[in-house]
Amino acid sequence: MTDNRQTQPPVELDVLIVGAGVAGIHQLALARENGLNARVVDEADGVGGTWFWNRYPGARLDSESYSYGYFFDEQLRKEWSWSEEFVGQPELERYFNAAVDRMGLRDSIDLGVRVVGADFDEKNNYWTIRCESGAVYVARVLISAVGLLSAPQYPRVPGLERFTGESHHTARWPKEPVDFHGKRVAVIGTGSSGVQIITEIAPQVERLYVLQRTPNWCTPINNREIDAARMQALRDSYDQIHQTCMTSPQAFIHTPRPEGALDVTERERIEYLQQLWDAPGMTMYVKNFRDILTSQAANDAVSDFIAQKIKDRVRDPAIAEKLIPADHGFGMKRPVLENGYYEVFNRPHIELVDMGTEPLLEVTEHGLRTSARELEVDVVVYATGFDAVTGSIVRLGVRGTNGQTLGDYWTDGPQTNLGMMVHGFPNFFIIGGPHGPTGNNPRASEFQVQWVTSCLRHMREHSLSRIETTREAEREWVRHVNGTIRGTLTENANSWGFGSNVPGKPRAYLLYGGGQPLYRAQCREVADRSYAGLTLS
Ligand code: NA7
Repeated sequence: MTDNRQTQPPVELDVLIVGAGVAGIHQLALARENGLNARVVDEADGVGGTWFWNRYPGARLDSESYSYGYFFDEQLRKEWSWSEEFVGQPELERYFNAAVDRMGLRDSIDLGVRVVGADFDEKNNYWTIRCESGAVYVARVLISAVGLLSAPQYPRVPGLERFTGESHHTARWPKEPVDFHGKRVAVIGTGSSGVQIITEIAPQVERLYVLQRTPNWCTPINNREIDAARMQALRDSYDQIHQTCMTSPQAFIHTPRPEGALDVTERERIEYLQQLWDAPGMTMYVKNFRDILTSQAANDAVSDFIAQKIKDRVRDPAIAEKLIPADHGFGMKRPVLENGYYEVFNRPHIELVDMGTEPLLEVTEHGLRTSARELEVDVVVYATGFDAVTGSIVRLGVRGTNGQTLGDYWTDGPQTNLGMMVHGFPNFFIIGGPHGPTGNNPRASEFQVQWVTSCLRHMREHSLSRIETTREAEREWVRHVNGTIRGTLTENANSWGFGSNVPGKPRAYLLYGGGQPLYRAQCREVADRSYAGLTLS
């Protein structure tokens, strides 16, 4: 028998980009615009990345829609109308498809192609990338744009395969709608995905068990429709919106209040917090007093305010208490936006299962066995998050000089320079990976895409075929990254930003706490100093 997979000739490229999400599409557009022979591969059979996979009921943006799109494409700005302040998954998937078609990129995207390994040829300075289908790509430069939250994580309890009902991870949701009407359902996990799906399906189900390991701070999304007049006004202000995003620490359209929470009277503070509570989106998080993540007293004031709101909304005081986070103050993890989540627990057919006192032991044929009982259900929803930030990149099987894998090199936590390059992995760039900025993520990746593209242009103009960060520059960057959260309240939080949600993952800071403007300044400085800290040859 012959193996057809061996017979396909390698596809030769300047640049191979992995991931057809927000960042990968942008990177492809810019690489092509700069005359590079570039392609994108993606394991999914559609474009959109996060917005392809996370098609569960209630999946929705937590950045303002009009601050999230591609600002660089004039035509798209003119043509596209957002229907809501915070649109749902279907509209986002349509947007990214429209973007790909408008920019004429579809022919350069290979879908349903999963990368299983990539090896660097040190003699000739190129990558050979192998795919599950047998396809092989040979590229001078390999760019990972696989996303921070794209390697789904399941509970590590026995029996997942034993369950005879229907079960889905929120990030691997089927295209065929799942019918929840009259069903007994268990949702495991109460992060953004869990909160969204729980709120959406609560009115449909016969019985819903919400399995909560740790409660999160949730504030109202205050979503509303965008009518034609408002859309036009937004369109007319796109430059200004973009500018505001680029000056704010996490690239949302909100900037913090310059005073500390205790610099104002209690009355003023409460009035301001109430304003934030009533305002759309992440305002409570990013438009709050400047010191809520550096002063315990300031943080307590905000957390107490929200805790009281939860108590006001949940009838049973014992349940309200369980929904109030005790292990972290507001903002120490990215908060969740909700739309009626707390009221869900006033419905008689919804039960909060506190996994602190009643841990999940196994999945059975008919449901979930906790330490106290068996919960018989028809559907299990795993809203259990991701092996975040590093997981999806490590899974690419990238092997650099000396045959070392990224997984091996990052055993004790990621090492990067500027969050985009790794020593021992020449001609490999990461967009949206560890040690890079987050928040309103397309604004972060937009800058990285531009920076990488300028770097590739520089290489071409100087006939260079290899770029690699020095180990010293990498060490310096990791020191800088860790310094960005030292002394803040975030430093001690347990979240996916530290790898704490994955059993056995080493605790290391995976994000960037210095804010997007500082990050961009650091990257620009490296480029301006003739790519100081990088070896080009
Ligand atoms: P998150 O925010 O990582 O939330 C995952 C949730 O699942 C969270 O409540 C976890 O509890 C819980 N979890 C994880 N593993 C388990 C196990 N084994 N058992 C029980 N519960 C578990 O992912 P999301 O998809 O909700 O949101 C991702 C991002 O999307 C979010 O940050 C926003 O940026 C948008 P834990 O808190 O770890 O105790």
